[in-house]
Amino acid sequence: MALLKILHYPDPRLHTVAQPVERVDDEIRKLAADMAETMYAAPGVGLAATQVDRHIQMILVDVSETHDRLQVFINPQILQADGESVHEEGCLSVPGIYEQVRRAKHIRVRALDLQGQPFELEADGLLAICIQHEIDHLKGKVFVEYLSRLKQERIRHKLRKREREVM
Ligand code: K1U
Ligand code: ZN
Repeated sequence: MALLKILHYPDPRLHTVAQPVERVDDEIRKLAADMAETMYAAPGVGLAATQVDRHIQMILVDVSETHDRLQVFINPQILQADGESVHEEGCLSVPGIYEQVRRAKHIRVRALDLQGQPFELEADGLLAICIQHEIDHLKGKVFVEYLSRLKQERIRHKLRKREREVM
């Protein structure tokens, strides 16, 4: 397995729209394993392929405290979204920034698993939030884009300054 480099906002590659996975094969399974290692090491509770500069529709989520509930969603689609919840979100591509975001409270998702088998799942709480956040990455959307233009500009400025300082 390997640790992958996570792109940081405002990298324009984070706005790439991901392509559907045509065939779930060993290459996809290897990428999923590398993404899982990267997500747990970060640490994070989710990761989208977009964030590691692979523009295919695959996301990983594990919101368990024990790190033993990894779920991989290939070509995920939200079939149903109900209710509303406002929750503080973070993002491994926007380090150190946490903001409140409004999303659906309850979702129903369809996806393929690592054997290429379709499955459906109902989610609420942090799992539902995390799945919606990761699916946004596949559409090229970063959570800060739900915030005001002024807040987005401040975050971009802060992160660019921080990147300059570590170089
Ligand atoms: O997409 C990502 O960068 C992952 C992101 C997922 C997420 C978290 C919270 C709300 C919505 C989406 C993260 O994992 S940020 C890190 C984080 O929240 C966390 C890290 C360790 C333990 C618990 C949470
Ligand atoms: Zn994110």
